[in-house]
Amino acid sequence: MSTSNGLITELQKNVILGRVDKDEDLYEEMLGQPGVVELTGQCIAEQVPVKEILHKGLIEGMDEVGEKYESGVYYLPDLIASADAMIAGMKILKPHLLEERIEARGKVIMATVEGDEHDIGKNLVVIMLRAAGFEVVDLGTRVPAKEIVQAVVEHKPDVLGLSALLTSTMPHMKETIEELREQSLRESVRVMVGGAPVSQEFADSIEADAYGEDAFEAVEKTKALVVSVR
Ligand code: B1M
Repeated sequence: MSTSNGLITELQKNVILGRVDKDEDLYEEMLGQPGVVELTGQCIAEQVPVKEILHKGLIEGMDEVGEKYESGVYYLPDLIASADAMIAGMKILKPHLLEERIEARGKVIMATVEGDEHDIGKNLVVIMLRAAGFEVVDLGTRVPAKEIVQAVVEHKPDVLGLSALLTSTMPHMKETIEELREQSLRESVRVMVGGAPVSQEFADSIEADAYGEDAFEAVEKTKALVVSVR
């Protein structure tokens, strides 16, 4: 195995373990050993192509984390630890990605709808989307439909993601889709909805394009939506 292959394998392993850097104390026996930050830096120093670091090291690592989460081997804290590690690696890669002009996988706008301040799940979806290579514009919480549609005009995303945790705020998802339609923008963007009280049935009833049950499904659905737009 070449040095670069060995480094990429180590990087992938550390994403899966959720080890941000050498000081990560998740696994005491590994304290002091390079984590994602150090390994990403080493890959760059050894001139491993940025695309390979991103896809084979970080994204393939996260894909495995997704599989572990979906099969019940990993729980939410594992997911967050791996996402943090991935984001730390992405931060180091970002200037080099821009240098190589690798296009993002697509652009997504995310918002928690009007009247709703729950953002833990939305933030997790944002982290996972960024970790999967998407450019994400995060509008935050309690965002009125008109503001969301204004952001669609401004940023021209491939996908608009709406999150709601309260049954009382779910109707704002429908309102946002109607506002898009009124502004003749419905055909220009795919809409995905999610959040604990949201379901596939609800998504269908408001004519959303997709429903994401959790952050990983949100990423998978976004990938499919972007392909369907292009
Ligand atoms: Co509130 N709250 N809360 N709360 N809160 C719930 C949602 C509730 C179910 C609790 C309960 O009664 N059992 C209940 C809603 C009942 C209902 O509407 N049927 C409730 C209530 C009533 C309220 C208040 C009204 C309480 C009050 O003030 N009387 C108030 C409302 C404030 C407001 O929004 N205007 C309120 C406030 C709060 C806090 C501020 C204290 C806090 C939020 C802090 C924050 O987010 N920064 C809070 C919390 C923490 C919760 C619970 C306990 C946990 C939510 C959470 O973060 N889960 C929640 C009970 C529960 O859900 N068990 C509850 C973890 C998170 C990772 O999961 O957000 O589901 P989740 O996200 C998942 C998926 O849903 C999905 O992916 C994520 C990761 O897997 N997903 C998407 C989410 N968005 C997505 C978008 C996608 C795709 C997937 O595509 C775009």
